[in-house]
Amino acid sequence: MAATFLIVPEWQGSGSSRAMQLIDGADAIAGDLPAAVTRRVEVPLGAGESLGSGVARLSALRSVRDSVEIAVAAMTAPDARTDDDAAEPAIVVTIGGDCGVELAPISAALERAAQHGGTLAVLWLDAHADLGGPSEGVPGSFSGMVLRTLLGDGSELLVPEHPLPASQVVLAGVRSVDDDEEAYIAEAGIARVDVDALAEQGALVAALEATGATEVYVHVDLDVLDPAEIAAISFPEPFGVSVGVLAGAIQAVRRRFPLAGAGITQFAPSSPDAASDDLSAVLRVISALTRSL
Ligand SMILES: [Mn+2]
Repeated sequence: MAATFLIVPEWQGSGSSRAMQLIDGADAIAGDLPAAVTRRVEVPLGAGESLGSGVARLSALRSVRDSVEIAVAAMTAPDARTDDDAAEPAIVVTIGGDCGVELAPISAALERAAQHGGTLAVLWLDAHADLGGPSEGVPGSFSGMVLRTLLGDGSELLVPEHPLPASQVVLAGVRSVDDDEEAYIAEAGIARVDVDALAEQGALVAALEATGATEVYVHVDLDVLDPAEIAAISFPEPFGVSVGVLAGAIQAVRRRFPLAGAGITQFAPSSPDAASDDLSAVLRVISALTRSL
């Protein structure tokens, strides 16, 4: 499998007061990727406006979504491949930035699967379900709404033309879910694999098989990891997975399903030293996604 990388240093979806550390995080990861297969999307310098939507900085998020859509289309076009990897599918690994960078890549993967008669499942590896809705008062941060928006429920400027069916989503490692999200998960019947079950890869693969998937998009918010494994995240939640368990789970999924694409989000180091402390964990996850099986 030939992997290409798309760097998207979007911070406008984060609710952290230190959201701009996501730019440093994206740059730190990019510095360790092969330049020849790495592209970068420019993100607006400004915060953007909510435009009365209940989504903070909506205008900037929409602009980045559109730029990422164009980049992913170029990177997955048949003529984007060189002769020597023509036999292998090229996948795009999108590197955030906040979780909002996943909007266009997941929609594109859904469309590509539909075009060849396949069924995409999205594996959402995250401490949070990201199933919140737009706020009625002060606009909320989009990173908590990304998955619900992909399912077709959110700001009309961000919901995809073809929403992802809830039956094609598996939440994994999620452990910080509010009451509204719990109700949404129950109502939509979204599958869920908890932290302990991730260590037994069979449960995860079975949950993905139950969606009818023929291929899988893997979303990794780095906060799925235990805070003892990685410090450079904005909203740490205790009792997460180890890097070894996460890498093993990703590889088990790849042994069973073709990978349709992947995203790695929310790397937010506070300094260059903090970035280098945690980069080996990030690179192990990238390696689990991309190295030959
Ligand atoms: Mn998260």
